Amino acid sequence: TAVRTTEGLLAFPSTFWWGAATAAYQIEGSVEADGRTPSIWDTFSAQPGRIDNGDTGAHTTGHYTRYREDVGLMSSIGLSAYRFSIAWPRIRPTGGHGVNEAGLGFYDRLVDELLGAGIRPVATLYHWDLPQELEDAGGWTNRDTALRFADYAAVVAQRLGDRVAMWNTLNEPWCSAFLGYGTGGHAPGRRGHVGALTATHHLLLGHGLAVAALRAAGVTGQVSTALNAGAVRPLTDDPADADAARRIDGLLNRIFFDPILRGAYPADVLRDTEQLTDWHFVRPGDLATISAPVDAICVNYYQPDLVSAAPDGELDHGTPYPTAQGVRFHPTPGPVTHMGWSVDPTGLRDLLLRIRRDYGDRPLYVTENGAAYEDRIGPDGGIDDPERIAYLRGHLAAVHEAISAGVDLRGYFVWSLLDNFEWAFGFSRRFGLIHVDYDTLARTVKASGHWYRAAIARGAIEA
Ligand code: GBH
Repeated sequence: TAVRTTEGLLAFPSTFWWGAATAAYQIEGSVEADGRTPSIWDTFSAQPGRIDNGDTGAHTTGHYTRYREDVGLMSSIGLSAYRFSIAWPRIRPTGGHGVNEAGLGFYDRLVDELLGAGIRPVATLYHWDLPQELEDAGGWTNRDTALRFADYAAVVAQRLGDRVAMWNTLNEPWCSAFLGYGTGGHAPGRRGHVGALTATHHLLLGHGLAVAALRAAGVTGQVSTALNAGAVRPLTDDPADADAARRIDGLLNRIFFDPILRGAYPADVLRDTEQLTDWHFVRPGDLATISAPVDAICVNYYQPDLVSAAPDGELDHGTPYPTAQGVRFHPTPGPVTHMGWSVDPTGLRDLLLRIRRDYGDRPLYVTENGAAYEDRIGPDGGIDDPERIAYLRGHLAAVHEAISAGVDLRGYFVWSLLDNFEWAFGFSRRFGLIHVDYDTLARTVKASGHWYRAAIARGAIEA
């Protein structure tokens, strides 16, 4: 269990997974190697104005050719688990048909390298890199994409199912749907509230079908999915602010948790969105598919949301939230990261307690948590990133608090192992425990990486 020791340390269970996470398009590079075909992020990054400084993931950290060195670094930090994603366009070059052996081979070698180093492989099947060919046929607004996703899941499960410790079907379907098809800030860059809701349902359907495919293949690891869940808080106790928080919570959290864990969409979300759509894309049987039992729930947490009801008539045309007209987002008082995101570990604690309260006592993992800061290389070649250490320590203390309160929280993954391609922000934001020099591709473990190594070694953090 989680205890506070007499030395003033917060000790974690000995079985705790101390992890770090990455995603294929953000670290691999080698986008044309071994038969990989374009994904929506290759296409999107090539469009002027989409990504800061015109950056793309074409080369990024070069992990595809340097994975052995990177596993060596993980091992020097002492990680007990590593979460990576598999690039769909490396496996199924044509989206649905045909298996690309060379692409599968890369992940096969990576998994063996991890196991050889005593690190549990945690594989995400979809971290946003949809094959462009499937987008050309409608992407996640086309129901067929969910079926293709299950075919792809089956192929990967066949090959890696005996060695992966945990599977995440999707990473943050909220982002795929509401940023990819809603605001257009992420690939494929399409806009519209109905498209975002349609994509949400097809992503959930893809999740459910993929769970069935993984089970049918007899995978030995846990089956789960990773949601960018959050604590949504009203600015005041005014009922109008509470209603604003309810609407955002519905579209951020419950629209995913409820179908997966309860087999139904939240009634208030359906009601709130009825002016936009009658949800005709939900077919009989879909919710039974989507609610196939999972072994754990994984959450990615960065900051809480603080919202209020805006004065009448104030419209936010850029909002990802279809029913958020009249909702205003506020920064939480206090420090922010280089992303401008609030540093508030109480949001993580509250989220974990809330999941148990509303969805029952089940195994949970924090599959992403971390912060961007403007790291500078010091005169001795070292990188001091005290803010990142404070962020990680504070959030691990929140995790400890949740475990102490009885939450069955089994592991924590820092976002990210390496500095990498931060989506629309390109290389202008650094989240790594390990610094990457994008000219030489040299890796340097930051002070935070050394701090994490010490925490893992003693299984505890400072109180
Ligand atoms: C995660 O997403 C990703 O999984 C990872 O790939 C990424 O590198 C990492 O975090 C750091 O960004 O309402 O339009 O202002 C980030 C989760 C959820 C953060 C939505 C920004 C607000 C978007 N994101 N959130 S918006």
